[in-house]
Amino acid sequence: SNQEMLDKLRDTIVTQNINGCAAATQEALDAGMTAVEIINDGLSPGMKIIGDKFEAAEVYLPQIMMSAKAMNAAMEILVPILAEEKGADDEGVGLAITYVQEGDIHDIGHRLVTTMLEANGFKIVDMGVDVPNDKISEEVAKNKGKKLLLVGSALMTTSMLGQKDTVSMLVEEGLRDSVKIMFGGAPVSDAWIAEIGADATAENAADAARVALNLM
Ligand code: HCB
Repeated sequence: SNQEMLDKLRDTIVTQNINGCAAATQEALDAGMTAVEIINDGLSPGMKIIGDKFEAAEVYLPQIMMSAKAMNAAMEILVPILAEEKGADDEGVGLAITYVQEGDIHDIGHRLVTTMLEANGFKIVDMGVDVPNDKISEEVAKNKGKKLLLVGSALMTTSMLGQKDTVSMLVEEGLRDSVKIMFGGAPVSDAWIAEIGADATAENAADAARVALNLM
């Protein structure tokens, strides 16, 4: 059944079974599941479990790295399919500048969100991980006048604080009104978004695409 397949996907992440994860992903696709279901209901819950175990000191960094490798093995299969599940139109709904905040190299969620935005018609400038704020405002300034969306990720409470500085810097440089700002990552909440004066957050990559389209 679908539930058994989702459990299997989750378990391959938790047990760091890299080959098994790729195989289970292919099996789920063959059974008719969508890439979004596989990610949101199978793989991501596995990453959540391994993160909680790490916090409880039940597993250590090498295990997390292997779980991330398993996730990446699945993403190699899923990312091209995500891009196909929705055909991008020529007009382009806007330009999305995506990045991970300075000091932070967690890029799995960032890559998923970037892929989903591209699949939903956004043109993309992917600035990658560990991006300092001055580089971000430079990129916004360069694209001023376009329909612009800034999409930042932060997975740690420390790097999340940098999002506040991003907004402040854009305000100081007179660029805040040129761009919509969506921030996400596990520690980001609606309260944080309101506090720092960003525009929105989203729970997962599919949600991020919906929220992004609404902002434009
Ligand atoms: Co890492 N790590 N880690 N880690 N890591 C976390 C994030 C902790 C929460 C684990 C814990 O303690 N419970 C923790 C942060 C604690 C905190 O600050 N609150 C932590 C830590 C401490 C660290 C190190 C400092 C460990 C160390 O070295 N002692 C170190 C930091 C390195 C650095 O960045 N400078 C570190 C390293 C690693 C790796 C390298 C082993 C690996 C990353 C591999 C990689 O990304 N290439 C890793 C991983 C995998 C994790 C966990 C287990 C999973 C993260 C993940 O990929 N989730 C994570 C535990 C957790 O998050 N609960 C743990 C799956 C993706 C799909 O979810 O939340 O990233 P996502 O993205 C979602 C969602 O947030 C949303 O959509 C995405 C897709 O559905 N979204 C957006 C994301 N961005 C958005 C932007 C938008 O605008 C809108 C929506």
